[in-house]
Amino acid sequence: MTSKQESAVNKNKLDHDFAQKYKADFPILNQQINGKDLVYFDNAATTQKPEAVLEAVNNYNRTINANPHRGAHTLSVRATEAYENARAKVSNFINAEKAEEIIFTRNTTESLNLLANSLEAVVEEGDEILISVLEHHSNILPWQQLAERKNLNLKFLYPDQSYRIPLSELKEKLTDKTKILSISQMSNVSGVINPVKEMAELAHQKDALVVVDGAQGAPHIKTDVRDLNADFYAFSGHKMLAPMGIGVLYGKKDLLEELPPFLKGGGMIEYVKEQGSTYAPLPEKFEAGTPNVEGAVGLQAAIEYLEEIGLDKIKEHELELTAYALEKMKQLDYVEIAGPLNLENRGGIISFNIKDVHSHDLATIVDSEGIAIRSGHHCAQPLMNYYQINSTGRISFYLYNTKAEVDRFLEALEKVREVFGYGS
Ligand code: C6P
Repeated sequence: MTSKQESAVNKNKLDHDFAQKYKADFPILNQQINGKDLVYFDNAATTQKPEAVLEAVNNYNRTINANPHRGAHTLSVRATEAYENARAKVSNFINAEKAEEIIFTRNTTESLNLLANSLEAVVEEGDEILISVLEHHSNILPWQQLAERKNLNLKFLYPDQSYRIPLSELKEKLTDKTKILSISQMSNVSGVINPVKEMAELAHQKDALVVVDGAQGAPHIKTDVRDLNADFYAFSGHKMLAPMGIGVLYGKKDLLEELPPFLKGGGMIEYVKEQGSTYAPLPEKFEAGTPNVEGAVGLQAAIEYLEEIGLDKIKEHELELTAYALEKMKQLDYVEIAGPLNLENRGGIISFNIKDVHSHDLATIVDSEGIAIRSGHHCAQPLMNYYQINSTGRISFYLYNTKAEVDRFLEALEKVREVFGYGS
């Protein structure tokens, strides 16, 4: 064996060992779907939970469950501690300056809606909001609505043919009227990672507020909100091994203090009189109603699990899988990839089409082989319109996926062709 062949074998072994080691922690992955070992390639939609997360949530419910911040009894005090420990963990995970800069929400969607509602207080008619055509609907609709309510101009950034938004595009679109730039850290369709730090710097030169949709970023990219200098950063627990129903809105303390709350009710007040009320300090001001403590506990356990492995290592593994899959898919003349073909500023998401096959048919046939992929418009219709594609199939990787699974997927693509009578 030549040394090149040897190092290729070692790399394959590393990939196999890495994923196999962690896959064993995820009970759901150890099952057959349609008579075949499950391959889970829908991680951009939601991820699976390791034993450590299942156990933490179970343990919380078995031994602590109570309403936090509302009781003097021991369980309530313990629930408060569990909830606030989780907040501290999240704060540390994204390197926020203070734990009260972390607002727990249900998900990225709620975080962005909260923000778009509260920011109503700082915009005026004629101001501009800048987003990109690549955004998920959750980072479009709240701004559309704000623009309608306050007579603002909603402007769009457009990518080039490589699916990337050039900084020159941002420079051109920013004006003295731009009040908000809201941009995703990583596209859920093309897998492109935006240069959010550079974008934030340019937007701040115009005194605009910078909102980063980290739904696809936080789970895969080591994120430091202070280094990014994002004013606000939103993400979802369920895309990073935690339960559904727990999300985060980070905001710089002075900005959050200035903004009015979105939801009102129990848990967020200082004094309530018959006419008029005052609000609790951060973070409670933005957390009306009984919170999702078990979700927060699960998120803490998920972060601990990810940190133990290291996000950098996970990203490296995902990129290795992406390079492998892209290389093979590029060789198939019936596959059209909707995203960059190289690894530059890219994560482990590949959207694609099989010529003359609708993505839902594709996903159904692949599912019959035990492989879960997503299909459709991925809640990014403006992107689909811009590139004039109807829908795509999408595979998205996480730490537990392997090259052997990519091979199974490639074989399944052949089957799709056969079912439609195109042959190989
Ligand atoms: N994208 C996907 O399959 P929620 O649903 O609130 O947890 O996340 C919304 C969201 C916001 N921004 C981006 C970039 C996203 O990818 C998502 C969720 C999933 O692509 C579900 S549509």
